[in-house]
Amino acid sequence: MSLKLILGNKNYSSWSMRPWLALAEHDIPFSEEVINIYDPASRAKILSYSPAGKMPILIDGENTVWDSIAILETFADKFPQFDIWPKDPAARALARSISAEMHSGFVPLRKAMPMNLKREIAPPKAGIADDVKADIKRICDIFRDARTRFGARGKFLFGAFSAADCMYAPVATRLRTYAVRLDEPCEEYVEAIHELASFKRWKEAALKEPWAQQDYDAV
Ligand SMILES: N[C@@H](CCC(=O)N[C@@H](CS)C(=O)NCC(=O)O)C(=O)O
Repeated sequence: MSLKLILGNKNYSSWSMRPWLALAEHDIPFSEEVINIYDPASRAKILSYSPAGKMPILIDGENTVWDSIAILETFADKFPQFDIWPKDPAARALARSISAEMHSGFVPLRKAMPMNLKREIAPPKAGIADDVKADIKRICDIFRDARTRFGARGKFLFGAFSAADCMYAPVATRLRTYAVRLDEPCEEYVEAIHELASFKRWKEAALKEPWAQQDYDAV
């Protein structure tokens, strides 16, 4: 059984980072192919893997799975030994809810503060609009709530690293990249993500990529 992830640029593709972290953090063997999202010639290649035309994409033997959440759910099914979702039903309910909330929401934050691991640490040039501030407040409330209720046994949202951390890791990078001032519990969580061995590997690869996306670099 071989797993292959098709990923967008590691510097910019926050959706791609999510399932990659789940495999890498648990040392699950997989291969990967990174496709430059911003090269028009990549379109046909992405579509040859998935009709949705978006990455990440998982090739799991005969099966193709696309969309970050669907891929994380596939890992949870395939690797029950790793507790991809927390085991405790209450923690699992919250982990799934906040992950879905991330997946379908926070559009103002995602637009105003794109993931960009190469960017210098500084506030967005245009400042932080009220709708983005509201997203940040909600995200910090999520971090505090999960950490307070379920995080006592580790540094992550539910103690041990889980799919919820995969979903929020790119947000943690944005909070740091755009120099958002955080209270102590939230800063500690952002730091825990930056200290993850798998995240460091992802970032190292991102920094070596030759591609630049001027719209994102100008933020
Ligand atoms: N909801 C999708 C979003 C995937 C997505 O938007 N991927 C972007 C890269 S971050 C992409 O593949 N864009 C390529 C394109 O639109 O041509 C998920 O969770 O996986």
